[in-house]
Amino acid sequence: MVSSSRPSIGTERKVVTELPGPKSRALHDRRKAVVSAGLSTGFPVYIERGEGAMLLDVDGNLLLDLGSGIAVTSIGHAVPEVIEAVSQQVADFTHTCFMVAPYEEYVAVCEELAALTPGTHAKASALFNSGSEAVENAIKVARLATGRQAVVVFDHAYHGRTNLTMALTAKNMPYKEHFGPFAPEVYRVPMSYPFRDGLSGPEAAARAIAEIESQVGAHNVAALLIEPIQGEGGFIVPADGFLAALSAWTTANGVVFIADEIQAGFCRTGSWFAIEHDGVIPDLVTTAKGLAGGMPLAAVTGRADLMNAVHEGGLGGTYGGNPVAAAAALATIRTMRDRDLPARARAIGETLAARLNALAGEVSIIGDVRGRGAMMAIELVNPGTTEPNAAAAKSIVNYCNQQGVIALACGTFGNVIRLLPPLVITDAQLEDGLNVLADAVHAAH
Ligand code: PLZ
Repeated sequence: MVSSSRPSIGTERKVVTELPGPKSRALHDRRKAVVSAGLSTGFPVYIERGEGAMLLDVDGNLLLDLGSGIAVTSIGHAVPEVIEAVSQQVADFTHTCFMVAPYEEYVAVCEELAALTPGTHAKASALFNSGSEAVENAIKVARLATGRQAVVVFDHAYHGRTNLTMALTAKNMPYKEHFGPFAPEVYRVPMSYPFRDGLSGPEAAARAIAEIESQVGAHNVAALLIEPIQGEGGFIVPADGFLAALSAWTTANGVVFIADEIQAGFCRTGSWFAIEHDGVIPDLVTTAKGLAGGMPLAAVTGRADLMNAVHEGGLGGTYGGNPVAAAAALATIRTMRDRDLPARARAIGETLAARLNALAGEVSIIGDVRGRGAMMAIELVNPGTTEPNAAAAKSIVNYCNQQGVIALACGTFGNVIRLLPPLVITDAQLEDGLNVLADAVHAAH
């Protein structure tokens, strides 16, 4: 087995060349000749191996990963349980298409999803390849089940890059610019953004609901789609009571409440799903990213009456629920359970909150510290104002990168630094990463 025969890459950050190093730069030149310029890479260090929270690049630099490939490798890189499950499945068979010749792994993943997602009601799932595809399918189910067309989404939302999910996504650059026309019957209403609107959860919900009722009409709405904590939009945690009030309104009006847990789900925020913090039981949940330890897998899970309203053959896809990805998901979920990664995410969250709040007390460019568990962020502002400071975010990310720390920015205004460490990061690695981040923030100040 590959995992046991090789020496560890190490656990401590080590920068041995300038970054990116010469081999990465050569690969980047090769790439420019053949890879579309439409794909951007903020920090083009090319990776050779990973282990836990570390990534080894082609020049021998050992980088600390505080992004987990955008919240995907929550259980870390090169996890023995996943290596073993995937290797075994590759040896057994890699593909049949679930619609042609089914297999147990698909069913077992759906059993796990039924057990883990909020609520004890009867549930059914369908598996897909990407988050965008899961969101598209959740909307298909909601429209069919309700016989209605309108979909309500929120300011700052991110739901994907396919045609429908571009329409559902708020931010124009870079996601939507010149890629229209977009899918119709999508309506955007204000999000609860405590740092910027100062509203309580119920107040912000009343504002959103008033807009829906006056501009769309409750009886036309098939689905209300929301990230319980917004990811790309800036790690925006809605005020307490916002999600619960929206959920109550959807229930009263026959609207399908869809929680997009693609970024926040699977232990990231200290519980299996972020919406559990709000006590809301969604009708449908979309998952991907953390679900399968780096293999492409996504799901729609929810009320069996909705999921089973679809006519036979109405859902599917060649690769959805691919056996290798499904085997990886089963190993990933087992690992999360065995290592109690929700508890680890809560502990990481306590460390992050303490350090980031202390840092915010030292510099005037941090306007807000927010998030839950291992999904925390700082929002950067011009000192003494709430004006977004994207330049500071950029310089902080660059500083971290130069020190061999992978950190990611996000936000509608590009002024948020988000931390998404693998949940298996050690205390020493986390401390090291936070020290670099603190230096970067002071340097930007
Ligand atoms: N819903 C909440 O966060 C993906 C996007 C990266 P896919 N977020 C990372 C990029 O720039 O493309 C995401 C998400 C939420 C849906 C998606 C879409 O998931 O697997 O990227 O399609």
